[in-house]
Amino acid sequence: MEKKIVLITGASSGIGEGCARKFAMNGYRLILNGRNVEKLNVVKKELEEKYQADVILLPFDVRDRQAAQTALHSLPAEWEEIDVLINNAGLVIGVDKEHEGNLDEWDIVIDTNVKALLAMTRFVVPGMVQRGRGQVINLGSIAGDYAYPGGSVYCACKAAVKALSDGLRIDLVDTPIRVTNVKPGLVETNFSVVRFRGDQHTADKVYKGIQPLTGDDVAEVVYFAAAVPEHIQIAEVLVMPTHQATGTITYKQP
Ligand code: 8X3
Repeated sequence: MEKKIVLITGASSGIGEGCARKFAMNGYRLILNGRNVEKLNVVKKELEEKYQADVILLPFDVRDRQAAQTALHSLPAEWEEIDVLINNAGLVIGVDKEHEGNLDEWDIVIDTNVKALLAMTRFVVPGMVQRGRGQVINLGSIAGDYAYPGGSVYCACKAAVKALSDGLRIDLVDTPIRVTNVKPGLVETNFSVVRFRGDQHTADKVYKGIQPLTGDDVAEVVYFAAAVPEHIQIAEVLVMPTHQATGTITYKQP
């Protein structure tokens, strides 16, 4: 059987990188998107060497709709039939209160987490419908379930990811296409470093006293959703460290 193709946005680090590794070790062909070509090349090299994976890079900023469309159109014919789209690219900048934050930064946050995810879905899913097979896996967040202090815009974005996932699932109910929303809690990636505008020390404190998830841990869940038989649709998964109960309640060893 022809090897399946997965397209992962934000694949140069964190959960996206974990997904790339997990799908590579399970024989998928990979289309890896990200902005940092150097980092993407490191991931590509590892996957080729360790798993003899077929990998192509599709570097563009997901916020740039035109670039996304051009890149997707540039895919060689044998890479066009994407089986799994993993909308992973996401970020947050700052922990400002809603009435005090920087609107330009929030444009970046909303454009990346919501509008880019929607655009990628809009570009890739019609082909899946035409072929009668495929799956969209969106990376939501526990942040989408309840708002928390300093998280207003990010939480709103992840609530939007849930609504977009649910809406897409409804719109595709008469097709074989599956839609999954994976909602992680605390995951140690460079997410918090970006949140704290490059302050590694403050970012490290988020995970102090608790064993957070890794990008590879979340990738296990993402892959599970893709690997179950076709008649099973893992619609939504909330996954967090054992010592986390909600977006704000964790147990941290002193
Ligand atoms: C990121 C997880 O806990 O920072 O989506 O909201 S959290």
